[in-house]
Amino acid sequence: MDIITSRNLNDFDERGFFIVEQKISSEWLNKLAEEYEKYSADNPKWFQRNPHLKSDLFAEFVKQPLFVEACKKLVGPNADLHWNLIANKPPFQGKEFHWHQDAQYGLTEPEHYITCWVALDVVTIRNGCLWVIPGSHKWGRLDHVLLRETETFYAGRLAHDVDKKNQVPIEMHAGEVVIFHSHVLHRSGSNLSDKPRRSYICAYHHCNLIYLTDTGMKGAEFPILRKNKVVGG
Ligand SMILES: O=C(O)CCC(=O)C(=O)O
Repeated sequence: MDIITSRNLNDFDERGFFIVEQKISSEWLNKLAEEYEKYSADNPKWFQRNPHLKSDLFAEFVKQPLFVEACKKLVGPNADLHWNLIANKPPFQGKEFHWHQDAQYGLTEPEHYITCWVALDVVTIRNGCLWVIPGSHKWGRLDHVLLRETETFYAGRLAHDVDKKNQVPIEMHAGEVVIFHSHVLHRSGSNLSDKPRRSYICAYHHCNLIYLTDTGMKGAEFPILRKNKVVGG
């Protein structure tokens, strides 16, 4: 049975994102939580770029069937990991991310790729869920300004003149995955709860992507699919 349905693909075209019906299994969520504990024990704010380079388990995770099918249907028969990261918003401290398009973090040719955002915890408005603007992937690439960290925001890029009247929160159960286009405008709120809010975020592009600016990410060295077959699978 399809994990990514034709309805999902239609939503991706029209709205720029969709939530996958199948969830990451509780076995995987438990394994990820254990691995996360190992690395974050000394650093409760642990925010990790390229976790696949740290641990075989994370490297295996980014080849989950759900991501592979998303690559086949939205990227093409030859796909690489673009980047991946674990974003933790610690209890009462997790800050906001500005409105941005992922494609603005490291310019590439072509610009389009997909981001798979996995809720490792229950994610709500109160603990800092994502907010997205449906259809904003059709607005093309927008100018962004790079801003420093403040009391309430993490350092990051902010898109100019965002018309946010149609913004919607993406509240999710643990294990749910939202997949979005790299031009979709999104942000996330602060964590006002007493529990961490963790997400695992992995992005994929077709192979032969050209990096126009340094992304600081090593995902391109990590092939996922060649001729529709999982590399090393
Ligand atoms: O996990 C989050 O809160 C948001 C992260 C985000 O917006 C991103 O990685 O592009």
